[in-house]
Amino acid sequence: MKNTVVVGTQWGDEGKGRITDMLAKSADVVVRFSGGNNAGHTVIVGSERFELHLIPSGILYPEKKNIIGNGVVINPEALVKEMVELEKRGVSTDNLFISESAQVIMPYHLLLDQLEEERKGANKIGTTKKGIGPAYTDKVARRGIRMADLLDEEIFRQKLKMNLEFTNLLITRVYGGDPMDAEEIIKTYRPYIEKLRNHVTNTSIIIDECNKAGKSVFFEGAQGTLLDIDYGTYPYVTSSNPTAGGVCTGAGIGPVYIHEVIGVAKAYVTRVGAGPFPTELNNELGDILRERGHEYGVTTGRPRRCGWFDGPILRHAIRVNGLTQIALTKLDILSGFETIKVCTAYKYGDKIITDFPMDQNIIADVEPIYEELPGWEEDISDVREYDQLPENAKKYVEFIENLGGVKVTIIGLGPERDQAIIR
Ligand code: 2SA
Ligand code: GDP
Ligand code: MG
Repeated sequence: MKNTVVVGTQWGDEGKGRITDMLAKSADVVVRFSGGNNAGHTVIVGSERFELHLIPSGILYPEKKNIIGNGVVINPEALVKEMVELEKRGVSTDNLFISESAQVIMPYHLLLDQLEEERKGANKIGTTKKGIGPAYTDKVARRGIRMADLLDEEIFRQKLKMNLEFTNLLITRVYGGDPMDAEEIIKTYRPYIEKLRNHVTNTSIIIDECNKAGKSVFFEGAQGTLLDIDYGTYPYVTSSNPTAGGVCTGAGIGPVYIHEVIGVAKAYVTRVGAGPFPTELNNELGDILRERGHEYGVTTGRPRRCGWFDGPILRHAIRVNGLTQIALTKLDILSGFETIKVCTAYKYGDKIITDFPMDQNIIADVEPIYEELPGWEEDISDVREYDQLPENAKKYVEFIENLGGVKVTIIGLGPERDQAIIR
């Protein structure tokens, strides 16, 4: 029995949903531990395409338990919508369990997200505007509302009114917006609460019981290492810990229960939203990667910025997550390039830096040092054995392994369940 964590090693959208779907086959429970419906995880099963935001990618296997842990922030409207859409497509949500301690995203969080981005103007983060940052702010400020609070309308009303005493001052006095009304919010949320009520429970106990019964638990990361509030490109980050450390606090388990940590790395790098991106290609090559890789946001449809693979980022992700394996996705997208560049280190003034710097003033000014590797012409999307990959594709994979000394155990060669090599 092995409990496994999957995390993104870059700025999100590495293909975590797809890798989770592949690996969830051998797990009994799939758990989301951070983020909210800012995430967009695409899973393709046969001719069907699923875009999941809050619900773990394990929901597509009817017999598995799926858990939304306490580290997640939940927009009840978005969650109900996602459940209903899945149910309409014949996917049961009976096995969905929601932590009673998870924080709730309120309509004022969405408003504040938008108002704060407008206030920042040119310095905006480029958030998904789903209210994620303001919801985590309320959690840490100890005025948040948890899923359990929704279940008793009087408690919900009391907590909401207390919160609004502060939040309405913020909305009206700081941002010049219109105040929100508690009764309106309760009325809007009432039907969502009824739909979710029976799913809300102590999910840490479910995970513990599964551990004791020798079952395997799979933790599905959202966003990515460089969007982590502590280890990302702060302040251009999300407001949670999507790194492996977030699993313990976001799911309610101890670190000894984690046996494998798989880092999902795209064969090139993408980013949505603002912030530094050392290997970004602001040219035709970047456009080619975006079009071939269909690099558009799953949640917002925003075009993703694209660039070459970045070694210092991989080494950073290996260290802060304790990666034991790498899943390299979208290698198929690199077919047809005459040469492919990989950044091995950065130049900063007259210094060479091999570790990703945490000082934002440095990141903004580094210059990537590239190794140029020979490309391959062949379409590799139907290859299923490592030995059958073109020599140069194998060299590319091995070059990435050597950057940080962690083995690439899975290679993605297309978006579908079986389009991969497992080594
Ligand atoms: P937020 O909304 O407060 O979490 O935004 C803060 C930063 O985090 C980035 N972020 C993401 N980056 C990549 N993918 C994400 N999910 C969607 C997807 C994004 C989309 O899977 O495609 O549809 O646009 C995601 N969620 C948050 C965000 O861009 C900010 O830089
Ligand atoms: P996530 O947020 O990390 O789950 O990733 P997204 O779903 O936002 O973006 C990844 C995109 O790449 C999705 O459209 C996937 O279907 C697709 N994808 C995943 N793995 C591969 C792969 O190996 N090859 C190709 N061509 N597409 C892939
Ligand atoms: Mg995504």
